[in-house]
Amino acid sequence: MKKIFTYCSMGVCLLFLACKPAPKLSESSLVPYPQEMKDGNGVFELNAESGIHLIGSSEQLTGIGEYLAEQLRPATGFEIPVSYDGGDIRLELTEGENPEAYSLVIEENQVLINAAGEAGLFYGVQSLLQLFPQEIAHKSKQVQSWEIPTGSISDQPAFGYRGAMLDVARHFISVEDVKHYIDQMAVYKLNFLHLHLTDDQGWRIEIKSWPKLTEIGGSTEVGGGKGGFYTQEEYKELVSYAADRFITIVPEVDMPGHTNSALASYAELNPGVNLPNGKLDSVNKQPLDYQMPLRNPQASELYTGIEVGWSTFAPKLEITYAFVDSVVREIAELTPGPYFHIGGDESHVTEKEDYVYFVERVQDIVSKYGKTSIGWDEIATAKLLPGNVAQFWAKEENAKLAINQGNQILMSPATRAYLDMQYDSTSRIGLHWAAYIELEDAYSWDPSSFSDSISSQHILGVEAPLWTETVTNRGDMEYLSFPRLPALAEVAWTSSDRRSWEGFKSRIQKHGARWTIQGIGYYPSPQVNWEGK
Ligand code: TNX
Repeated sequence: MKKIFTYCSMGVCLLFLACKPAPKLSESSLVPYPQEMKDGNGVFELNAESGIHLIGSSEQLTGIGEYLAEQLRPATGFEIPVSYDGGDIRLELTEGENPEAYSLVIEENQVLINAAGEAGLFYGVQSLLQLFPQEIAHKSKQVQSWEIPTGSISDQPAFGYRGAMLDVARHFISVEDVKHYIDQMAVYKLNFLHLHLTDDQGWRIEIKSWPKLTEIGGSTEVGGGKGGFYTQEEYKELVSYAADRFITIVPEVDMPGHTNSALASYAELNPGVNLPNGKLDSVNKQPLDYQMPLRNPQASELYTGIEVGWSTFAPKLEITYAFVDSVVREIAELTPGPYFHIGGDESHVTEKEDYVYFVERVQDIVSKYGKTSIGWDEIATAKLLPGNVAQFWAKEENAKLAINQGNQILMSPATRAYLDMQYDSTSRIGLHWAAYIELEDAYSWDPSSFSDSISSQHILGVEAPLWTETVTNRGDMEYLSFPRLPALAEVAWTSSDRRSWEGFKSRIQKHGARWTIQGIGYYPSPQVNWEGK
């Protein structure tokens, strides 16, 4: 009798296996792809008794445990307690050098994530979550088993700066939509979110000492919609929401070009009548900006088109620097991260000499408030302060100028990393001035060999910017960012010897089903055989 039972259950088991063989760890669809993986030959099954066991002392440990539990509870319906007392999923802070590295060991009766820093632990948690069946992404209880393959992963990022950028100026993006984007960035182990907060079409961050910036400058956007802005409270909320997911916000105030929204808000920032001889009035020996009646400046008109390169601050006026000082001071106070982005791109109507003078003075202001400047690659035509970063997007000769000064490069080549470029000529939104960027183009490049003049020791990291001239809502953001954002996340995380387009293609196809469950409207690139499509 017992024997019959055994044969029966083996049969059921075999039948089950035939329907759904447990995948090997090395065949799982992790993105970004880890540095090292070893297969075991069993499974770990999450069950109603499972719990998260925290080991180590850090205020953030509970947060990481709760984050994991919150991802696991809805679909499984399990309680998943988080405690220092026990549980089969152990999150342990240990000794080690790299706070972003982690190891994940899956045995039949337990899972252990080890890391020297909280960030590493969080990345281990992300890998673990990706190993569960895609139904784990449901918000309601699913009746099924929750098995993952045994084995081990040892992993760390190739680059320390793995970023995304949202242009919240051309079209305003709500707090809620930015948070949703942050959630997805976290899944792919991205750690910097650059917010392009100001441009010709809109000023999106409250500055208490210059309130008309948002009152007037925040009142519209591309196409003439109502625009919007973040109050300082809302901005702080984004900073902390991101920090909980180990993402640092990098605020950008783009200047001296791309500044029409400020110029429309305050007449006195405009040069007005051009007195001869630049800076000082020869009669009164006063800086021009104290002589409002003499220069009689007019506020510019609000702008809702998409031309670039036609606006500029007045680098010769002292009031410009008083203004920049207040703006940098207020934003720096709200920003715990190390960087402040000063823009600096496409200042086509600023005199070359004035541009250099402006960038150098603004770098000093940023440094006075304890931040390191990042700027688009053009800033390298000025003398950069040590440690400041040039964001390469267009001109290799600018990147070279930065490297020759001993400064680092953030890699965002428009031909590969620009999420606002169309996939092909049929894409429903997007621009194509730099290139059409299909998924393979976004994936198949190596930051360290992209340009002869930029090698790995010069590279701080990689960032994928989403410019929003053609992006008006969450669906548009998702269409342009998925699947290319995960592709760029892998470019930034996984060393090039571990990457291959074929491998990425076969792994990313499984993510489509997860995005569908989450309501993420991705672009189903024809280069991929999407699962469930
Ligand atoms: C160039 S990239 C710009 C942006 C535009 C973008 C559109 C850069 C530093 N400047 O102002 O939004 O192209 O693709």
